[in-house]
Order: sequence, then C-alpha cells, then structure tokens
Amino acid sequence: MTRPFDFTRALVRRPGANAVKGLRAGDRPDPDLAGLLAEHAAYVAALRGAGLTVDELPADEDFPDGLFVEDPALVFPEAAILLRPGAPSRQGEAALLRPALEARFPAVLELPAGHADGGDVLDLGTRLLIGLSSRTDRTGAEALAALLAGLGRAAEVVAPPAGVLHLKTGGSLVAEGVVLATAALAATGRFAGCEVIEAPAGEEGGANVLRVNDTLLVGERYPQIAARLAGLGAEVVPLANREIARIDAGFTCMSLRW
Ligand code: CIR
Repeated sequence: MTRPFDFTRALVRRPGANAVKGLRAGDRPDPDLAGLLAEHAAYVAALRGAGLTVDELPADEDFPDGLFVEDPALVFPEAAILLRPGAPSRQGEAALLRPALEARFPAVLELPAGHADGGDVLDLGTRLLIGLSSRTDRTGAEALAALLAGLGRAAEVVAPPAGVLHLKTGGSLVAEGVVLATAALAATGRFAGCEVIEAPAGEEGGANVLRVNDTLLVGERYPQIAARLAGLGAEVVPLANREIARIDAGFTCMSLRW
C-alpha cells in the first residue's frame, strides 16, 4: 500500500541571484548566495538519494521566492491544484508554474477564491489539515477544502498557534500516523489519531522535516530532533540550511512531490 510520503517524482526550481531578496519575517540579513545555492543543490541531491526523479525548473529573476514551489501549488498523482499565494510578491508564481504542471499532471485545477499557500497544507494520509495563517485566509482554506473533497480527499481547516509562517513550519508527517510538531502546535489537539513527537525546547526551528520514502531530511542544526526521529524506519539525513533559512525556507516547501 502506498504511504502518504511514497513518491517517485519531484519538481524544484533553481534559486536565482534574486533569492537573497526573498521574503523573511523580521529583519534578518540577506543569505550568502553561494551558500544558499550549495544548500539547495544538496537538497536536490538528497531528494535524488531518496529515490526521486527530480525535474529542475530554471530560476526566474522576477520571483525571488520562486524556489519555494510548494507554496503556489498542491499536487497528487491524479491532479495538481494551482493555489493563490497570500504574499502579494508571490501571487504571479502560480501562473509561472502552470505550464510545468500541465505537462506533468492529467488535470490542473485552480483555487477559485481567497488565498492559500501550500506550506499551510499538511497531508496526514487519513486527512489533510489546512492551516490559517498570514498567507492562507478562511475563504481560500474553505475553497481548497471543497476542491479536495472533489478529489475524494478529506480536509479540515485549523488555526495553528501564532508566530509560525506556515502550518508546516511547526509540524511535519514523519511516519504513518506519526507527526513531529512544536509543543505549541501539538497543544492545539489537531493531531487526533496520530502519535506526536514534540520538537525539544530550543529546537522548534527544526520542526519542518521532510519524509520521502525511507529517508527523512532534517536540519543539521537540530541533533535532538534527529535523535528523536531515529527508529521510524527511515534514514535520517542531516542537511545544512543556515543560509536558506534566512529567507524562511523549510524542507517541505522547496519541492513538489508525487
Ligand atoms: C516566503 O516568505 O514566502 C518565503 N521566503 C519562504 C517560504 C517558505 N515556504 C514554506 O514554509 N512553505
């Protein structure tokens, strides 16, 4: 049986020189471009190491955040959904991605109203959670839940704790029925039916990890999280993300997987 993190393919976009101007919370300094490119290349190599065929789209100098391909779209083997990103500077990214999705998916649907970022959608396998955030509003979340229902996929709109960019900034599916989450997100009680592994205090910034097949990509600065994820039947692969994290990158948001 296919698990919710069993994939064969992925789509990424190479960062452009403009990636150093990507959006970020607060006033963090720009990342170092060479370091950011190296971290992205290592991420793509890790996806390939996890067994995926990865297609790389060219950088686009009009969209500094275009490398975060998971925010303007949501994909399943049977269909892709073009979303409506909540940040004004990112709204053109859905149109930018459309031809690549049309070439790869049997159907491409469109979110009809509101705003929603893919980073706010957490697929638990049994259901999807859609988090409200500064990027995903209730109109967008409910329209997305309706589209998902049409694909036979149950979704629930949830309100994560304040202070995280996206729902998945605070939590990730790490095994079937097992979620890694910050204590604040775990306390919302939205993971009923799942075992929750809490990110230890001081390592909340590492709660976004990516399970692909039998590999778990984890930030190398989070050794306690890496230790807690051992024993889930996946190889824990630590990855550098110091530069790319300056523009709020997570491991889930830099690829679309199906
Ligand atoms: C942004 O603020 O939109 C980008 N700099 C980072 C997006 C990261 N995406 C995600 O967490 N899903």
